[in-house]
Amino acid sequence: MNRLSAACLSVLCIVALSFPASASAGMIDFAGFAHGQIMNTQYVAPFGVTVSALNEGGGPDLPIVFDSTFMGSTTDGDLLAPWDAGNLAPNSYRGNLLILAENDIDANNDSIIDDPDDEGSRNAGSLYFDFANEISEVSFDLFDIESVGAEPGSIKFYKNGGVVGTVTFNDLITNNGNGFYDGSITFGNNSANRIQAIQAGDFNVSGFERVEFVLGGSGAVSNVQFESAIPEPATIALMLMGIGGGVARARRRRS
Ligand SMILES: [Ca+2]
Ligand SMILES: [Ca+2]
Ligand SMILES: [Ca+2]
Ligand SMILES: [Ca+2]
Repeated sequence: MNRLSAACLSVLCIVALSFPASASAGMIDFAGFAHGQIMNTQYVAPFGVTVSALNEGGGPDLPIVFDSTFMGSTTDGDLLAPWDAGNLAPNSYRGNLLILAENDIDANNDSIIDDPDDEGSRNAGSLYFDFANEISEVSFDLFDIESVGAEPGSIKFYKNGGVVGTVTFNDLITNNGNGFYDGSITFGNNSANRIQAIQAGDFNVSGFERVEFVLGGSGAVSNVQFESAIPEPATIALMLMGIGGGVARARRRRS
């Protein structure tokens, strides 16, 4: 084997190793974090995921944990189980939720917000999940969306810095052929709903790098479950053929 062929073969090996045989998956459930914990980079190490928030209601841009099983005094009973409405009602254990903080009071300076309360302004703002590696689909829980009239919201999907798809809360409950309707979803005060997977293919893209939850009012998100995007087998095959073709051409030139 000449040196050029050997070099090309090693490139083939590197390319092959760069693509895992199966997609990797992850679940972000905020388990193990304190009621009032500020979230940001805690999921970078396991999943390459960064959490952030933008508050439109005048409050802090802080995504914080709310324990839906909290037994102490809370300003916000709307986010406590058991649930009054939704496809997870009444007694599904959902653990910790992520809310957009209405206040950042930390009187005892332990870096834990003392009385976690979700932003009640309308509009409230956005919770963001940024993925270092593109994802191909995501499913999640939504809490305390009163109604699409009182608290209209949406989920926005980004690729290459731009929005490539939007699913409104209304799309989830309206059977008009939009593709995202789920008849099991019921919004209401203290509601808890599991939203089935929304896929990159739904918007004819290969993956998402950011998911934004736009909250029209008070609410929470949790149990964000995702699959990592991998290149289509056809794309890999084309790349390999391209490299193989290069080897063949090089051989022809040398002979
Ligand atoms: Ca504190
Ligand atoms: Ca609240
Ligand atoms: Ca409520
Ligand atoms: Ca609400």
